[in-house]
Amino acid sequence: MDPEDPRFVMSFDIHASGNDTQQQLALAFFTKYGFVVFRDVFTESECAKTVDAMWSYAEQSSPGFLRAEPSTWSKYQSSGKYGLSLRGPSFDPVLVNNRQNEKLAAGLALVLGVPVDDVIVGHDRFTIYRATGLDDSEYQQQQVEKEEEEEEEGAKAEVGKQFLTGRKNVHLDLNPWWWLEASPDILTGANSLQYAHADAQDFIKENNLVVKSMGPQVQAVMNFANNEDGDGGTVVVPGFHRHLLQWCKQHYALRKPVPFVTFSARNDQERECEEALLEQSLRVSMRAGSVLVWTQTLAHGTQPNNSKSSRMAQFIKACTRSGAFGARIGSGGDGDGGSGSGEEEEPGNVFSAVIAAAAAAAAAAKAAQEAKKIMEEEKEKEKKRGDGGSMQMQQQKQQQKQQQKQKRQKQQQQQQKHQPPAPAPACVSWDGPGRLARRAAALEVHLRASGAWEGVTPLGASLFGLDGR
Ligand SMILES: O=C(O)CCC(=O)C(=O)O
Repeated sequence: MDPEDPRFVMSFDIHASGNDTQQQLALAFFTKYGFVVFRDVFTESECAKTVDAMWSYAEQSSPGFLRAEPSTWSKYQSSGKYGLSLRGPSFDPVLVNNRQNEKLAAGLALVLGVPVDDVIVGHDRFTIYRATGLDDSEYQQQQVEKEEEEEEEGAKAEVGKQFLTGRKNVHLDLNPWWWLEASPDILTGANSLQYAHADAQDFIKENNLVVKSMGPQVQAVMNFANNEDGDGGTVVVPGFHRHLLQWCKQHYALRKPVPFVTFSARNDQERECEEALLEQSLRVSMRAGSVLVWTQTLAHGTQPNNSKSSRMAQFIKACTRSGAFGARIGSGGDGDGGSGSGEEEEPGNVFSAVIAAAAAAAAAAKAAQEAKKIMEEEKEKEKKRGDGGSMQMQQQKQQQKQQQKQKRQKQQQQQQKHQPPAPAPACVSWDGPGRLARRAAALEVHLRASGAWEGVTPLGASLFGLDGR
């Protein structure tokens, strides 16, 4: 909690230059908890400009939507249920300018552990979590007819619920098993990004196509209106990143061939896992002008808006040029991958022991089922023969058989334990610089089209990878 204002979580000052105590404290906090909030990154006027740009986009893209009339807010054509502005990234000049903010760059460099000129930022979307808890009068116009139909008590209170901002959840925007293993599927996927599509979807896709050996990766939310607990917004599971390997081993059964982890409420195992994470989660409330940054290996998610204030926020991702776009994967930095976990490193396939244990457990379960089936069949035969005495003998025989089987299984498990780890995945020929060049060419087209190109500063050119290095 912030000692100066209990409505917000602890936050730190960041300076575009210098390496002062606040920055060291911020870094220590980030290393321990996996997230940190930098305050006063954006000025009041920058926040006001951004909020205006966001509402303007909503008004232009959603016929009938007016920022000043909450009764029209159900007309907001958001992409998906989390208030997201659009499918691809926004290249609105104001939002592009936010991505080249000096303090933001300094904060990202600090947590990535590299100089500012090694930071690359992503181009992403923004979100509006419309206030769901305004008084009836604020929604009245639109709701008149509905209220006439539904005169029962309580119906009015539900008005704002028509644009609920998605269920409370936690997730990971990478596949942690693949991330740890340097999955060739992810490397090939990243290599194949062309960034050429009209809706710039590859700028969104690249966010998930990451592995540990690409160096540290962080996600961030730039916040432009005071965001209190009830206004909805980011939740994080503090310290999760330090136990990622352990978590992956423990939840190996949840591994799926997709570049993210989400939990289905319909699957008992997944629901229980998400509930456990949600219990440990923290809602990150923050002042306007603040930026929340978290390591991509931190479980995080969102909480819906349940208040009279709207949430106005912009998402961004950052990584290192040397790590994610270098000539060789992992050639930049110390190969720590930014998880800051301090977890024990394992050679080869980090999950070979887990895979072997899972296979042994499956074999044991199968054998137990077979033994049970044999027992039942024998019992049935005995029943038919009506021979009570011999049934006892048969049961003894069966018990002996089962004991022998269990002994064999134990031996098998021991053998599997001592098997060498599976070989490391085949090497994918990595094209980091080529990808950065394609990305820069496509980005220039988008920035020129939106009118943001002229406003790109030398720092922006570096952060956006437009400087030809
Ligand atoms: O800030 C939020 O509401 C959630 C952000 C999030 O889940 C993400 O960026 O992946």
